[in-house]
Amino acid sequence: MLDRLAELQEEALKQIETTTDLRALNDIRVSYLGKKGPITEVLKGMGKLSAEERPKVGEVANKVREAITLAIEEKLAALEKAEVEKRLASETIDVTLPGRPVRKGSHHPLTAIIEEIEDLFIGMGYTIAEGPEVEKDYYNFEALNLPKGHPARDMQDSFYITEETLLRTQTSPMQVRTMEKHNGKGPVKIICPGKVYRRDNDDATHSHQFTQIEGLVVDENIRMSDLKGTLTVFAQKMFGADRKIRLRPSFFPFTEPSVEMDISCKICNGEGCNVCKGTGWIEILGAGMVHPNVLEMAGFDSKKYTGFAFGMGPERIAMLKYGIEDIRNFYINDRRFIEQFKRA
Ligand code: 2U9
Repeated sequence: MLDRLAELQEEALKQIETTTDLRALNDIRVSYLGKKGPITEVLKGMGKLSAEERPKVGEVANKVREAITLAIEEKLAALEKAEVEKRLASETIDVTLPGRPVRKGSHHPLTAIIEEIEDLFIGMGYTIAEGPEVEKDYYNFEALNLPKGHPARDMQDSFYITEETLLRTQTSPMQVRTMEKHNGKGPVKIICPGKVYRRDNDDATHSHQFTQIEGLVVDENIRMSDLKGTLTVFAQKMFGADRKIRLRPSFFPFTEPSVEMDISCKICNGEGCNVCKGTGWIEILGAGMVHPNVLEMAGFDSKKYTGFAFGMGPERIAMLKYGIEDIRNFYINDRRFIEQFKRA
């Protein structure tokens, strides 16, 4: 029986030694140490032994069991360690590989133009006033000398939300709101940039949503010459120091007199080309002296105070400045377009 036990130990240890995977090791454990295994069989047969032999065989059987258990545990630890090392080796990160480039975003050309115009007017002492895109009919039309039924309301077919609220068709309502806050006291010197909405069919030069920047100055003794000087500085800073401006008479319900401003064409220097359609001039913006009705409705005494206002479309400014032919380029988010305007 002792020989049989020694034989079993040797056989088991040999098998454990040569095993290379965890499942086979478990099979060995079950086959040698399990309830139906050979060691259990030996122990079961101990009843047939003499009283002297029994403790001796019992002791050896226990030692054999311990030796096999220990060998299995050691092998198990070794196999698990090998497994971890294999995984570590296969999952190593090569820190010397070049990183994936992080794509940097860029300013949208429209944002860039708006900020450029803002900076220019901030430099002349203006502050920026921003406000709601969903506006009261009163601020969008009524307070700007466009009462209900005024024919000029048709010029700006609008997106109404209720009878009294709409998507603003211009940023002027924000100027009215600012004037109201001044409680009839000047000076007011603001520009209002922002999105505006008009019911239009989109094409190369029209969009149902676009941006505007409007300016307003209200104080004592504000004159047309102040407007002209301001717009000249703007045009020359924006389009080049050698630009000339010209004012043509126009009409807006909220300004009187009203003008449209042209700058001399940069392409042909006023000679006439296809960009300026042979005129030598390019229309840039509208402006005028604030209508006394508008001043009064916003709480200013029109005998004491006068003001000038102007309005421009940053899309148009950017299109002229960069030679962009289709306004829809600003809204379709094609990176090939947008990325051309990355700042240095
Ligand atoms: C107040 C009083 C007067 C703002 C003005 C214009 C002339 C003008 C257009 C330019 C291109 C709109 O985006 S556009 O189509 N705007 O021509 N805007 S005067 O006049 C104001 C504003 C606020 C209280």
